[in-house]
Amino acid sequence: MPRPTVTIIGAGLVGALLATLLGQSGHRVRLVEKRADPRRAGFAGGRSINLALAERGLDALRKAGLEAQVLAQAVMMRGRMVHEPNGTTNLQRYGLDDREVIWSVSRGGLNMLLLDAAEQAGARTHFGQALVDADLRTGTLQLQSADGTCRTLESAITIGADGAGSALRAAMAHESDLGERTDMLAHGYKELEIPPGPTEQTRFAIEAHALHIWPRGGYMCIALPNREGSFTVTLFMPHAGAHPSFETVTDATAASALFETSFPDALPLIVDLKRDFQAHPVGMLGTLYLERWHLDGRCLLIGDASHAIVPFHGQGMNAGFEDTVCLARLLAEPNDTGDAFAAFQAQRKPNTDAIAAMALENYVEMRDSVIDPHYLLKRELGRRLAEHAPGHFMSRYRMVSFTRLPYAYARERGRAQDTLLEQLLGKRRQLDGLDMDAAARTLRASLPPLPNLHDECHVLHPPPASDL
Ligand code: FAD
Ligand code: E0Q
Repeated sequence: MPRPTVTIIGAGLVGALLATLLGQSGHRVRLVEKRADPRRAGFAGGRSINLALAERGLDALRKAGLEAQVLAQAVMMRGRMVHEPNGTTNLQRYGLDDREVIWSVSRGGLNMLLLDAAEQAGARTHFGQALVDADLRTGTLQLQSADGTCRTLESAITIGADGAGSALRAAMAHESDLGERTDMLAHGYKELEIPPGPTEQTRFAIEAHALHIWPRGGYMCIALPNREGSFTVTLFMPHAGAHPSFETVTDATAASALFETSFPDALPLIVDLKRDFQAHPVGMLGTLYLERWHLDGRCLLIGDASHAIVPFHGQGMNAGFEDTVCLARLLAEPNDTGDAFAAFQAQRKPNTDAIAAMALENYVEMRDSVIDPHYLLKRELGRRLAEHAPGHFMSRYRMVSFTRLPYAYARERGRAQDTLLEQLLGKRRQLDGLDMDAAARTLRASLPPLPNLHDECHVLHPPPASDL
């Protein structure tokens, strides 16, 4: 008996990659997307137009045979370039060396590449068709096209990859309580652009191979490079309240004034600041927590539809891509679909809860801590321990971005390591005179070794020399 067709709602990043992986393992796949085909219509991505891709996302693309193609469109980012209020810049490396880097990719470019791959893997795509309602008991989906025409579609297995505002989730919630809660962040964002410079030498107005960040306490700016030499700048600040907020900075003139006082080095680079500020909406950010991700074996939510998070760790897409690998593996087994969906939720939920928490924690770190002397001292001690005892210390950032260790493990281990770093540092203001051998002994005595990354979780490079 042929396996039933899987219908995926949403051909965004996660839906298109899932369609590719399922198609490649022999499933019949139908991909339904509200928007027009971006390969024909020109991409109209409403949100950040580039994203940071790290090991988890890269691994999923590798499994679909797409890693090289994606990296060919990406810009390497070695670390975060911190711009202090006085104009000083400082590169904080993400990893130990250039084998541990993240990548800036165009959302539109990546989406189009994934749509080609999904179709090549046999998925049937249907653009301009929005899911508007569903009777999931009978497996009847209601779709509506842009001109208002409605049609129904029979679907035994439906997967919602339709993003944070998922229509499939709403339809599922009609049938039973999904235990849904959204925590909106009090901060929103606005996207601006640094255009490419005029000559080959000045194509990138600021360092190309970094994620730029202007931390300012209660608010901040970041910029990610694009291959053409432009940067997508994102301003994050509170929706309301004391200056600066989107309540006090409401028009282009006020935006210019804010950049004049708070981001003076960025102001001359954002050539069309006023136009960008006026033209782009204020984006909303929040965390979605959902207790139930599926109804039996009939429907399941994946990616942002089940676990949207705030963007401050650059892991939303990466987590969604990791979901697709997990689900494709479970569906490849000759199991009951309901059991596979239950196993998917059981494996992924503790980990998506952990990255949701770490992403929120990273906002505070980005806004405030990255220029705090105690934070910088702790970071440096961590770096030395990672060199001295690589089998026992790996920063939480590296576990999240450069390994596939479960997010929940990274959070737990990160907490234990942080306690240890605090203990080793005490009230010190510098590392001079700190006995690294003694510190490494304390570390080994108080924490078990890290898992052997080369068995299961594959890091990007060969094993470090043993620290024993
Ligand atoms: P989406 O990308 O939202 O795709 C959903 C798709 O479903 C869309 O194509 C949509 O048109 C379609 N759809 C919606 N409703 C319907 C319907 N009713 N019927 C049919 N189709 C429908 N993540 C990272 O990993 N790194 C980053 O650096 C990063 N930066 C970010 C910066 C910002 C400002 C934001 C907001 C997010 C960022 N993210 C980042 C998170 C990332 O954007 C998301 O996690 C990712 O896009 C989720 O993919 P998705 O396919 O689940 O959902
Ligand atoms: C990354 C890469 C939107 C966004 C995306 C990101 C990151 C940040 C700050 C932001 C976290 C970091 N980070 O630099 O620690 O690593 O993706 Cl705001």
